[in-house]
Amino acid sequence: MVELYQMEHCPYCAKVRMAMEEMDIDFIARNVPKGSLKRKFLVALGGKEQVPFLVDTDNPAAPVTMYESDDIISYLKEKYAR
Ligand SMILES: N[C@@H](CCC(=O)N[C@@H](CS)C(=O)NCC(=O)O)C(=O)O
Repeated sequence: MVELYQMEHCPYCAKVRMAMEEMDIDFIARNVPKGSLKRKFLVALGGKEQVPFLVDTDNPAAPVTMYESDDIISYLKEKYAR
């Protein structure tokens, strides 16, 4: 499953969401508003407060995590685009 740590108003997150819609990829949106406890979880997972942040648990033994919208879209295209 693809999880996207994101904020609705973030243009980089919107770019990733639109790309996933175009690629017909289902995903879970993890909203991480500034100041929320979930932000701390994001930092624990990835090391930074930055969004978008992707977690792909398709292979649960080796989850893929990634910042940077362009890198995320390239990864998703390579792995999931049909
Ligand atoms: N180069 C990054 C930029 C991402 C970015 O600047 N995200 C902003 C939100 S739009 C952010 O996370 N800022 C830090 C914060 O909100 O704490 C990308 O393309 O993903």
